[in-house]
Amino acid sequence: MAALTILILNKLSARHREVLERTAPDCRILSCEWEDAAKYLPEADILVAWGWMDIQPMLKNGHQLKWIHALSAGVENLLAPVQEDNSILLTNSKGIHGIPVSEHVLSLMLAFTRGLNIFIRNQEQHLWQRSPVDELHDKTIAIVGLGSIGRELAKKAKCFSMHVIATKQTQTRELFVDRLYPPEQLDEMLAEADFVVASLPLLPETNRLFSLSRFQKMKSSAYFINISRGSIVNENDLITALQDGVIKGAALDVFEEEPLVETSPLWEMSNVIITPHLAALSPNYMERAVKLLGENLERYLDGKELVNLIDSKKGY
Ligand code: OXD
Repeated sequence: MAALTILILNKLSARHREVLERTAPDCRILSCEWEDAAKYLPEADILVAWGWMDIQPMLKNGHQLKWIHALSAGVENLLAPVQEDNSILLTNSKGIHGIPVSEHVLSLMLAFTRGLNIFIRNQEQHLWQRSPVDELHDKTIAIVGLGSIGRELAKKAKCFSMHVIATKQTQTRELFVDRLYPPEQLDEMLAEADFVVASLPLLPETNRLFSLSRFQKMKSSAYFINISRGSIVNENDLITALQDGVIKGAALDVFEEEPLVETSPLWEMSNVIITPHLAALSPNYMERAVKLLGENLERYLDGKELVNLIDSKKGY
């Protein structure tokens, strides 16, 4: 078999290249920036990219791709080529996000209960002014779409003596979840929560899942946290819900349009915390991503079934 070419659309450190070269000594490993992808894509048998990279237009001039692996959990822009040619495999990096994303969500919940969204704004104005603070203890966190991120979050929430409820497609036994709901009972679950954390993939059925009528199902004292994809929320409805006191606040890492437009009213709201789509990032990200890629590469070369295979029809 001719040597396979693996094209990685990300900078690869010497240490990470070494891991892959050790795993696949007979393969040619190319790495380049997204801007140069078109140059190398026609030669690639295996493509390693990020879910946001729209590779479809570059595939028009022929390609020999057999497998696309996403360095991210999201695969939104990588689905089209696989749906068009179902001989191409698609995998993602599900499973490596639990630690940073759960720490991110905890920091946001603590920021709200301890009033940091207010006090940081006050500090900028040298303003010494108390406002009510609260505890996570005994509060209820609802995880919409329990997966590996949700499980890690549930475990940490339990350390704070929180009640943990979650929706999940299939009912399983979960060590750190007090009650699992099927997705059809989402509204029922929302009514119980003090914190609602959206942790779902973006699919036709989750697109704009959170509209004004959904926010109206939540307690007016509850917070909404989105670490999934911006388009699972109707952003205008969320703005209305925040302005009208339908919910108490929101922490958002993802937006319908990224970067968030400068004119968005969300920037000015003291009950909103904005982070620029980095909940999963940490200095350990590429270490974990390359380890997972290496394990899958070994499976591919051994003719074994890949882990984290995406069903292109379902989109996850
Ligand atoms: C991902 C993300 O998809 O961090 O991995 O958003």
